[in-house]
Amino acid sequence: MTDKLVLVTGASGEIGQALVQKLAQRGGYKIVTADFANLPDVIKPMSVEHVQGDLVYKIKTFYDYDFDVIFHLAASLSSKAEVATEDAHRINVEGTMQLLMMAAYRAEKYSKPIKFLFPSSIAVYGMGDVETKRRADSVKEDEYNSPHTMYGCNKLYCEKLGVYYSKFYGQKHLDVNPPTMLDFRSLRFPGLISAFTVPSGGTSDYGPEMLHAAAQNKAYACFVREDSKISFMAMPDAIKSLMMLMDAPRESLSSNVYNVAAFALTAAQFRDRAVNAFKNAKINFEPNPRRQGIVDSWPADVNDALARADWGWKPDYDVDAFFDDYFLPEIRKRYGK
Ligand code: AKB
Repeated sequence: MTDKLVLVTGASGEIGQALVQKLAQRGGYKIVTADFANLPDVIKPMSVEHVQGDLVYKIKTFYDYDFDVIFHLAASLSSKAEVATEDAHRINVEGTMQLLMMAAYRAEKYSKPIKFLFPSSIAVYGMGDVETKRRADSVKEDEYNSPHTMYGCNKLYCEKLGVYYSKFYGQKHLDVNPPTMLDFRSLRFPGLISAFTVPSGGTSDYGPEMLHAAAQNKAYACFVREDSKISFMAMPDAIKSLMMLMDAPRESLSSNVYNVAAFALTAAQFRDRAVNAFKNAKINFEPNPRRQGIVDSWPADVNDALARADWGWKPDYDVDAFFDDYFLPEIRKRYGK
C-alpha cells in the first residue's frame, strides 16, 4: 500500500512536534510540514518537505499536493492573540479558511476524500462570570459558546467554517449524488502539557511554565489566582485523541466537533504537586488582570461524553498518572533531577 500524504501545519509548535513524531513512528505516512519557523532538528528527518513562511501567502503551494489528511495546527494562541488581534485573525481565520478552500476544491475536483483535523480549544467557551463558571463546572459542546477572546472567537468561527466547507459549500447537499467530502473533524483541547517542550503565547501556559520552572529550581510567579481552575491534558493524550479521531469511521461520528478532557486542577493544586515533587520549588501568585480574565472566562472542566461514546475516547493519564508516569520521570531525565 502506498503511504498516505499528510500535511502538518504549525509543525514546529508543541503539538506539531509531538504529532510528527507519532506519525513517523506509526509509519505509512509521507509527512509534509509547514511552519513560520524552521523545523526543530528532532523532526527534520521525518519531514519529506518543509514549507516555511506565512501560511496565508504560501497557500498556492499546497494546491499541487494530493493530501489524504491535513492537520491544521498553526495558530496564534490566546494571550498573544489578545495583544495582536488583527494578526491573530489573519493567522487563525484567514489561514484556516484558505486551507479549507484548498481542501474542499481538491476533494471535489479529484473526487477524493480529504480528512481535515483541526484543534479547537476550551477558549470557545465564555462563562460570563466566575460564579457562573463555578456553578456550571463541566460544560458540553453546545453550551456557553460565547468566547471572551479573539482566539476563542477565531476557533469557534473556524469550527463553523469547517462544517460549512464539509457539508454546505456550493449548497451541494441538495444534489441527489453529493460530491466527495471534505471530512472536517475538530477537537476542543484543554491546556496541554508536554515534558519536552514549553508553550508560548497561551494562557493555560501557567501550568507547564510552573512545572518546568520547579524542575529547574527556578522561581515562578504564577499569573493567575490560586483558585483558578481549568482542565489540562498530557501531550501524549492530545496526540492520541488526534490519531483516534483521524482513524474513527465517519459513520461513528455524530458531530464534527468534540470536547476531550483528562483532569481539571486549580493553580494551587498545581503548586502543591510541583512543591511535592521538587522540594526547592519557589512559586508565588501574582495575578495579571488581563490573563486572569481569560482564565476566568474558560470553564472549570469540560464534558467529553460525546467523544467517549462516538469513538471510544479515554485519556491514558489522569492527574496521578500524568505526574507519576509521564511528567516527572521525563522531566527528571531532561533536567537531571
Ligand atoms: C491557550 O492557552 O491559548 C491554549 C488553549 C487553551 O487553547 N493553550
